[in-house]
Amino acid sequence: MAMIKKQRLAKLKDKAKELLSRTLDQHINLAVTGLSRSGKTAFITSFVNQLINEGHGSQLSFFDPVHHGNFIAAKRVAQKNLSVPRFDYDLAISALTNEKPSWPEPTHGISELRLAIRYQPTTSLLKYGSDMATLTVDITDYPGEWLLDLPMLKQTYEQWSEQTNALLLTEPRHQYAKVFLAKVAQLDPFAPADDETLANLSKEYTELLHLFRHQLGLSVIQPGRFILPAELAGAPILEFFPFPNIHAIDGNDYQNASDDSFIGMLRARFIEYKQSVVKKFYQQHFVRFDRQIVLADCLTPLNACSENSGPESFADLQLAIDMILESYSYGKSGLLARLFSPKIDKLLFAATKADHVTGEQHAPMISLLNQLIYQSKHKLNYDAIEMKTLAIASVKSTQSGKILHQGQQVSVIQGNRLSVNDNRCIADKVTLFPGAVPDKLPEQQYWQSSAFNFINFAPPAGLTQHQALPHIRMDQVLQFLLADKMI
Ligand SMILES: Nc1nc2c(ncn2[C@@H]2O[C@H](COP(=O)(O)OP(=O)(O)OP(=O)(O)O)[C@@H](O)[C@H]2O)c(=O)[nH]1
Ligand SMILES: [Mg+2]
Repeated sequence: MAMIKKQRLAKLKDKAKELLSRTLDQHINLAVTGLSRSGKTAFITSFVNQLINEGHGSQLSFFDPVHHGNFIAAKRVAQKNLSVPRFDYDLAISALTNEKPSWPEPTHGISELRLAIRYQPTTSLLKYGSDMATLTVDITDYPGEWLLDLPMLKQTYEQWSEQTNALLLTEPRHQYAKVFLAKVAQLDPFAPADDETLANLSKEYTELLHLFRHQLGLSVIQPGRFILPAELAGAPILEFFPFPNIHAIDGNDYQNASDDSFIGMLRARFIEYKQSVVKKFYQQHFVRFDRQIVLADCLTPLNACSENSGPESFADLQLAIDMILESYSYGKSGLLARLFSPKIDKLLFAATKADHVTGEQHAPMISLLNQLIYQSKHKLNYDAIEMKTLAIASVKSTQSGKILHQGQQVSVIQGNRLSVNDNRCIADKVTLFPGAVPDKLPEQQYWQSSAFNFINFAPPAGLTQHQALPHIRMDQVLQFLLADKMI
C-alpha cells in the first residue's frame, strides 16, 4: 500500500515538474533584417550551426550557458507555420563545407527555421521544478530587397513618386533613367490607361532597378519586389512606376482622376501593392518578432576593389539604413508600432564580414556603423529596448597575422580568393593588408586616396558538415540575443 502511494506521489511530482517546465519554457521570435547581400543567410546558417554543433569545435566562450556548462544541446525541430517554406540549412551548410566551398545562393523568397535549445536552468524558478528546460527560437530569412518596401507604407503615391523622381534625376541614376523619364513624360495622365503601355514602362522601370542594384551597387531600390518578385512574377500588381512631375498636376484633378486613367491606375496599383504585398508581408512575419538583429555590410561600399563601391554607393547605403530605421523607430509613434505593435526588447546592430579586415579595424568598423545608424538611433526608444553594436563574421574566412614589410610589422589577412564566375573557392591564397576602415563617415578626400582594398574571400576550405564554423563574435551575438532567456 505504502509502495503504491509512493509511486503515485512520484508520478504526481513528475507531472508537476513537467507542467512547470512547460509553462516556463521560453520562446524567441528572432528577426534577421538587413539589405540584400548584407549576410543574412550566412548569418542564420552560422547561428544554427554554432548551436547544433556545440562541443564539436565550437568557440562560444562568451556565451554564458556554454561557458557555465548549462547548455545541453540544440536541434532543429518542425516549424509552427506550415505554409512557409523551411530554411534550407542543409543546402547552405553543404555549400559551405563542399570540397570547393561556396557561399549560399542569394535568397529569392521567405523561409523559416525553428530551433529547440535544451539547457539546465540555474537561477530561475525552473531549477526547483526541472532538470531541463527548452528555449525555442524561430528565425525567418527573406530577400533583403523586400525590407526597403517598408517606408513606402507611410507614403501616398504622390509622395513616393516625388521622392523616387528626385532620385532618378540625380547621378548616378539619372544618366540611365533619362530615356524612361522622357517616355513617361509623354503620357497624358488623364487619358484612359492601356495595359500594354503600363506593362512596357513597368518593365523598363524594373530593368533600371536591376541595373541600379547590380551594376551600380545602390541600395535604395523601390519597390523591392520588382527585382525579386517570387510568386508575384508577371502579376499586374507589379506593374506601376513613379510619375515624374506629379506636383505639376493640379491637386483636385489628381484626386478626381478616375481609376481607368493612367494616373488613376498607377495610384490604384501602388495602393494595392502596399496593402496586399507589403503590409501583408509585415503583418504575417514582423508582428511576431520580439528580438531583432540588423546586419549591415559597411565594407563593400568602401572597397576600392569592388565595382559596387564609391561615395554614391556609400551614401545610398546610408540613406537605405536611415529609411529602414526611421520606420522602425521603436518609440510609440513609430510606423511599425502603430501598424503592428511589435514587442521588441533587444536590438543588435552587427557590422558583418569583419574577417575582411584585421582585428584592430573592428573598433573603427563599429564606430562607422554607429555613425550610420546614429541619425535614426536617437529616434529609437532607449528606455524600452536594450541595444548593442558588434563587428562580426558569421563564417570567418581569413586568418590574420603580421608580416615584416620594409622593416615594419604590418597586420595582414590571408584567405582564398573567390572565383567571380561561379562563386566558388579557387585555390589561390592571397595575403594582403586591406587598409584602414574610416571610423567616421568618409569625406571626399577618402575616396580619392582609395585607402581600402580587399577581395571577396571564399569560405574556408576543409570544413565538415558536423563541425562548428569558424566565426568572429557569434558567441557575443548568442549571448546578447539568447542568454537572458536561458537562466
Ligand atoms: N568573408 C565573409 N564573407 C561573407 C560573410 N557573410 C557573408 N559574406 C559574403 O556576403 C555574401 C552575401 O551573403 P548572404 O548571406 O547571401 O547575404 P543575404 O543578406 O542573405 O543576401 P540576400 O539573400 O541577397 O538578401 C556572401 O555570398 C559572401 O560573399 C562572412 O562572414 N565572411
Ligand atoms: Mg539571403
